[in-house]
Amino acid sequence: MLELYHAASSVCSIKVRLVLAEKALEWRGHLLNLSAGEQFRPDYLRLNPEAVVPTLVHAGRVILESSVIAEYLDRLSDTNPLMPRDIGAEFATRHWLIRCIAIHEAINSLSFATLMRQRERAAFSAAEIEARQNQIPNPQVRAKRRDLWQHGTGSVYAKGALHVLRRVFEDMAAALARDEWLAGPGFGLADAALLPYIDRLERLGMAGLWQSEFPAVGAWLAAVQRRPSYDVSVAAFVPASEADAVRQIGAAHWPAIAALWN
Ligand SMILES: N[C@@H](CCC(=O)N[C@@H](CS)C(=O)NCC(=O)O)C(=O)O
Repeated sequence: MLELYHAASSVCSIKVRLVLAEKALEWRGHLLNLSAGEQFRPDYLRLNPEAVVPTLVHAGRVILESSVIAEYLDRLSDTNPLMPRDIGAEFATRHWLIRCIAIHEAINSLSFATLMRQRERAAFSAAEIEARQNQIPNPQVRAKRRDLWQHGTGSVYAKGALHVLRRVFEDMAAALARDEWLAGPGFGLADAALLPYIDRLERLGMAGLWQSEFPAVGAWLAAVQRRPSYDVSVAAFVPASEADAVRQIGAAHWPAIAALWN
């Protein structure tokens, strides 16, 4: 049995749930509440020492990194192969999967500079925030989180995120001018891997980043959202009330993000 440790609205967890749905694989989930700090539980740290989700456990193996998990799942079943067979498309896919590390950092920065920061400020005292940040194992990740906490959209990490995203949108638009999907004529691992990040930006009310400059990105997003795998892996885990709350907080920060973008 595939055992997935994941979180409801975590982008990397969504990537894996989307691939599980596309591949029609059976799995058992262990939902972690990241806001409650469940990723720091000693039993979970034994599986994932950096205290992040997702983690896949299968056949005695512990597999980390959402893009690696996605590729592993694709190899488990012949149903709906997601890695293209054409060598050019395969290596374009591999490039997108590697880029997901930087894309994740960018989305994480924008989420923390806006949504998470506002929510944590409302829910915790400064001392509680400090204690939570001190639990993050990697000092570099901790320092980034502190900077975002202190400066919000004024953090250098927010600006860096937009730098990364502009390149991503340019390359997505170029790929989509050639083919229907990101790495060829069929929906594949590249599309599944990128979906959660672009979907998060839209949920944060930041679609203005691509609407006029890169409309192909919006059309691609809508096409992925129409697939049956989307509802079961994303919408089913995020209640409408939560989606509305996220959009409202994001919208309040949009002017600051738009000013950094232009
Ligand atoms: N590169 C990793 C990133 C994992 C990651 O940072 N996950 C986030 C959720 S999307 C997390 O668990 N954050 C923990 C926290 O916020 O404390 C992957 O793709 O699996």
